Amino acid sequence: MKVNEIMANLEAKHPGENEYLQAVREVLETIEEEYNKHPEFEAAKIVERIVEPDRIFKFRVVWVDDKGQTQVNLGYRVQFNAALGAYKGGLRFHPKVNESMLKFLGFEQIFKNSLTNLPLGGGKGGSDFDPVGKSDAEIMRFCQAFMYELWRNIGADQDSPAGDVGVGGREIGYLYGAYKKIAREHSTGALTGKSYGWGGSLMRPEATGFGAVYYVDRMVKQNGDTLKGKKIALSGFGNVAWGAAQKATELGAEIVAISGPDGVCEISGGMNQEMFDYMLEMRASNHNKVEEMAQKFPAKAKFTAGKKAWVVKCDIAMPCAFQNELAEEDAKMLIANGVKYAAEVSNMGCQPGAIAAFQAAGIPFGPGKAVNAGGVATSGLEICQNAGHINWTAEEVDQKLHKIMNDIYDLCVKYGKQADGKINYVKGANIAGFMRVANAMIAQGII
Ligand code: 2IT
Repeated sequence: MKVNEIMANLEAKHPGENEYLQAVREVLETIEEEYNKHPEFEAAKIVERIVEPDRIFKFRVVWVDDKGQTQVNLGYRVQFNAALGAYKGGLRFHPKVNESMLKFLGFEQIFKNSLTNLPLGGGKGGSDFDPVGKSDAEIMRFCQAFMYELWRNIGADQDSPAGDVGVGGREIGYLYGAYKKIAREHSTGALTGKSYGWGGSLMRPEATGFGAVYYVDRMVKQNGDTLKGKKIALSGFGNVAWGAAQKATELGAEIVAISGPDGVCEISGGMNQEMFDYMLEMRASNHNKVEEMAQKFPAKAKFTAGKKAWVVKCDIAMPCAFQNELAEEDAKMLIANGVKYAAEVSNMGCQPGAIAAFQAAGIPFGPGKAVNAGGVATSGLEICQNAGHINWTAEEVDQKLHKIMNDIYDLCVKYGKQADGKINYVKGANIAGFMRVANAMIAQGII
C-alpha cells in the first residue's frame, strides 16, 4: 500500500468529507509498515475494501413538535464492516451529524470493536436532530419517527445500535419501545444500552468512563507511577465524563475541571457523590450548560465562560466530549503546564497536531479507539446476556470489563512498543485492531 495514493483516490471519491478522510489517514499511516509485510493483504485489496462501508442507509425523519409544527430531519445508519460480527456502534443525535461524521465514527468503530476481541462488526448512525431545548415528549416522538425507518435494518444478528452523543438511556428506551411495536418482536439484542430490568446490563452506563480510567491506570503504572493524587481535567459532562470522574476519584485521583460548550468549571477539593449525581441531571435537562454545576455548588466549582478544560493545570488530560475538541495549541498549553499523560476518551477527540505535540514531548497518549472501547465491549456483554437470558451482577460485568481493558492495553503495548522502549499507543491500537479484521476478511474470501 502507498498511503498517499490511496488517500488521493479516496479524496477524489469523497470530496470534503474531512473527518472521514482524517480518520482513514491516521489508521493507514500507522499500519502501513506492518501491512506491507503481508502480500496477501495487498493481493486481496484489503485496504481498498475496508475504507468503503458495506452500505449506508439515509432517510427522512418527520415528526411534530410541541407547538404542532412539522419538523424534518435526516437519519442515517452506516453499516461499515461485518467481518467480525453483526454491525455494532452507537447512534448520535447532534445538529452537526452528516455522512462524513458517521463514516469516520463507523470506520473507527471497526477497529475499536476488533480490539475488544468480541464478535462485533463496525457501524454507526444517527441524525442531525438537536436534543438541546427539546421536551421529553419531543424526544420520544423523534425517536419513534427515527425507528419507523431504521427498524428493518437492525436486529441482534444484523446490526445492533447503542447510544452516543445525544442518545442515552432515555432515548434507547423510546427507540426500543418503537422497535418492539413495529417489528412485533422482543428482540433485545437489536439495541444495547437498555435499562436494567428489560434487557439492559448493569454497568453499561458507567462502562465507557470506567474502562477509560482502567486504561489510564495502566498507562500510569507503565511509568512506575500511580493515579493517587493525580489531577485530572475532563471535558464534557455526559455519561462518559460521569463514569470517568467517578472511577478516577475512587482510585484516588482528583478531578480539577469539567467543561461544556459554554465554558469550564474549575473544581476545588475534588468531586463528590452529589456532584456526580448532578452531572446526570445536567445532561437530562438538555440545557447543555456546565455553568449550572457552579450555580449548584458555588463553593466547589468556579465557572469561566468561553474557556476549555485544557487551561486548567493538570497531570492527566481526558477529552470526553466531541471529536477534534483538543487542538494543537491546547496540547501545547497542557504541556507547558506540566501535563504527564493524555488519554482521548471521545472518538478522535484530539486533532492530529495535538497528538503529534504530545508524542514529540514524550507524553504517553492513549487513542480513543482503545481508551473508550469499554463502552462497546460492555454492549457486547449485554448482547451475550440477552442471548443467554441471564443477568450478570455489577461485579461480574465490571470484572469482565476490567479484563477486556487490560487485554486491550496489552495489545497496544505488544504492537506499539518501539525500538527505544517507548510505546506508541496510537500505532499499537491501529495495528492490533486492523490485523484481526484483515485476517477475518482474508479467511472469508473476496466478497
Ligand atoms: O463510540 C462508541 O463506541 C459508542 N458510542 C458505543 C457503541 C456501542 O455499541 O455500545
